[in-house]
Amino acid sequence: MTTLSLILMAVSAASVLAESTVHFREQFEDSDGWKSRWVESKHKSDYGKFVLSAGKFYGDVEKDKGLQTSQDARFYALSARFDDFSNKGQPLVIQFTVKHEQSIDCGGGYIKLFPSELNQENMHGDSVYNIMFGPDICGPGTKKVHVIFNYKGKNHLINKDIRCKDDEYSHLYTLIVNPDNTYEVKIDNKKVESGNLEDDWDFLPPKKIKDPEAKKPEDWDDREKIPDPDDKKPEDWDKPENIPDPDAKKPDDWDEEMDGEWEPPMVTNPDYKGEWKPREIDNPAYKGKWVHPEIDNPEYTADSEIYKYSSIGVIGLDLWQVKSGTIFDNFLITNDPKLAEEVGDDTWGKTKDAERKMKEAQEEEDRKNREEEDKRREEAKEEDEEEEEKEEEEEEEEEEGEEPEEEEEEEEEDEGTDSKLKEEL
Ligand SMILES: [Ca+2]
Repeated sequence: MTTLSLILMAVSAASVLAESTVHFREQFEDSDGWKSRWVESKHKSDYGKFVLSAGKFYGDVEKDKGLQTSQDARFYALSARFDDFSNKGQPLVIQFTVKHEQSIDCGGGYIKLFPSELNQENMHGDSVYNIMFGPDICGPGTKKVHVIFNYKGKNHLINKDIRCKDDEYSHLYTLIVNPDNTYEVKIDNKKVESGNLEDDWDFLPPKKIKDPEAKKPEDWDDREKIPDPDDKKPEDWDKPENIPDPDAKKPDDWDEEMDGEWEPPMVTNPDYKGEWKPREIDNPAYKGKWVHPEIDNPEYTADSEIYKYSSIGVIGLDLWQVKSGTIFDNFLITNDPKLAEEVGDDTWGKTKDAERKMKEAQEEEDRKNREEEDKRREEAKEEDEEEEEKEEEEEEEEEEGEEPEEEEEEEEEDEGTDSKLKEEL
């Protein structure tokens, strides 16, 4: 390799690095340090508390610490500020991990990106945001990844259905918005959806509309088939639907004076052919289906900067949870999709397998404990029975430890985050 090519490589590597900007990164690795960076809203007095925790199972007890929702049936409203920037002419990448280790029934797992003018101490559900992104679960009916953009003052939901993860492990969610108005959503560093903003959201009115001036001509014949005018009903067609049963016989003991005149029961006539209809033939006057002509929509104006926000300065967790326990971690906002992928692999990617192992080990342990407990109970029961036999008591009192009835819970909470979201929109 020549010296020149080495220099060129170094220059190009440096220029790539120079273009890469990390606007925000938070991995919660300095114990209580996050408390100085994250601000709890005072809009309501009873917001749920976030605590720093790696949860019940994890891949790395230190690295997997993140913000965990700690109180059931609460709203949460916490946010962090970073240097104000615009994503004009740059990709925008938002990435974080979510772990619903409580096996969530209903609750938000998404973030909101706000303009820097947001007053963090007053952040609430109606605070104007730029982008809302992440999983939302409520009952079996709602398990989706929200991608909502504020465009010209109005929030727009994605037209596609992106399913989120609903297990109890950590998952990495990534949104990439490009300056060519394309986007990509990744879960666990794998693309799950992509496309362009104009197609997948209703930001703009349709490009074409039906010409209001155009009308289907009155003599337009769009009947593909017509009844054959030459087809005639056969003369022997009409037969009664029901006829007296020809096989029926008057019972021997029929008394006409007592029972009245005997009549055979009616049965379905095998010769009955139903209503006659002429056969259908191709309509010689058929002109094809009339297509309403379209014109350019006068309301439509192209926008090459749908993706663009002039101010981005706060990331917030503004959500509702019925059953708490969700852990948020590894927040990253950058202009570099490649860097985000690497950071994802380096954080979530490094601890996910160990996390799974620990949970599986715990489940195995629980299973064993349950088995031993059952065995102990069984043995105790047998001993009791032997004693009873010895004492020759005839009473059969077998009290099997009754499992407490599990109540169906939180059915009524189905409103959850989604209806709250709808109110917002
Ligand atoms: Ca962490």
